Amino acid sequence: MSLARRWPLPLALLLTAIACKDQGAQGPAAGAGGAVIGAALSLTGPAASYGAQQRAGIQAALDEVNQGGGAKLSVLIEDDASTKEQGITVFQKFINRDKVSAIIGPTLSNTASAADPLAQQAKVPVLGISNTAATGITDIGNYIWRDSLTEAQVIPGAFKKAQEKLQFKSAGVLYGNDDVFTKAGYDVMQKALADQGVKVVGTQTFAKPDRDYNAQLTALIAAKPDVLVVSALADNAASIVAQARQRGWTGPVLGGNGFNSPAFIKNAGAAAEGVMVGTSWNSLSQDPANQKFLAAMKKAGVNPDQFSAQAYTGVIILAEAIRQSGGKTGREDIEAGLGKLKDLETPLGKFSFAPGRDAQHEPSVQQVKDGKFQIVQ
Ligand code: 1QQ
Repeated sequence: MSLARRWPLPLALLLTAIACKDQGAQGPAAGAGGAVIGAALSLTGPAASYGAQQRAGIQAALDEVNQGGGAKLSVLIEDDASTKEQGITVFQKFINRDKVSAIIGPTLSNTASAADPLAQQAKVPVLGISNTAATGITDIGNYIWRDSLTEAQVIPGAFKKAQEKLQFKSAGVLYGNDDVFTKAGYDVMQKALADQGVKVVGTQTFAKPDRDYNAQLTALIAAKPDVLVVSALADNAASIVAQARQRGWTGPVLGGNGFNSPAFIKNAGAAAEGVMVGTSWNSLSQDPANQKFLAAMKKAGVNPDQFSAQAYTGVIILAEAIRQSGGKTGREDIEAGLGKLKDLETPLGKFSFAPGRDAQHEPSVQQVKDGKFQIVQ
């Protein structure tokens, strides 16, 4: 019997992690017929707000998967510290020491671009749950999959809907130039604006450690755009929007995937009101799989968001991949099972992989109203 079945879940996770440390190079016990999955999540650093939600989503899904009649999973969670270097260290541990069957994560595309090639080389399947850079992730190789829609799949539709509602003709653009995701998001935004006939009247950049964006915002606001467009991780995004409002910006703000966190709203406060962003999770979905997810998060006392929904979905997907391969839990079995998976009911909707191992499902658009994300109909 696996640890996850005998003990309440948080304790089981802790025990699994300790067991792994004690066994050193031998790797952890997988439990009777169970699979050990490694999850590299940003629990510290600039992406920590996403990592906390991802951990909650994984734990909720594990509870469910291990209660049902299907495959038994345990997940070793390690902090990738929101960096490439720590992502590589964690991947090496998962691959060589823990000998995991598959890896979930890492949180940031930036980290994935450096760590995923190690898994590809070792033939360990990786399921990204939040990597949205359109290129440079799944095209690393055939062992790299993701359940997160790319910015290229989400932003053009979101900007179109925003333009219908807000009728903007010009934009000022601000993006982070030291991160794979914020740069890739900028490329997609720029193309979407051009395709929609929106004139870009100014473009400014910042880096993750920056805290003061007043120079960039002053220049952008002086160019009198109809809308501000921002590609940033949640921490930077919150300060940027707050500082824009302090500088007198009353116009609309369109964000990218980095905004899709309750931490953005919490940190930006009233300044977040009205911000619009495309999202891969429809919080209003009445699908039974989403209702089950919402109930699980309520039980755990965690505010659900897109990141917990994608993480929860990641565990459900791996359990289904194991089921598809007849309950076998080896690396090649999971790789083959992922290839067979189709139309799985998940909180993100009916889920299938596209031919290039990217996700394929309907995106939504949300807007901050009364301190919460509300789906735009
Ligand atoms: C990425 C992202 C981040 C905003 C969330 C984790 O989408 O790095 O690809």
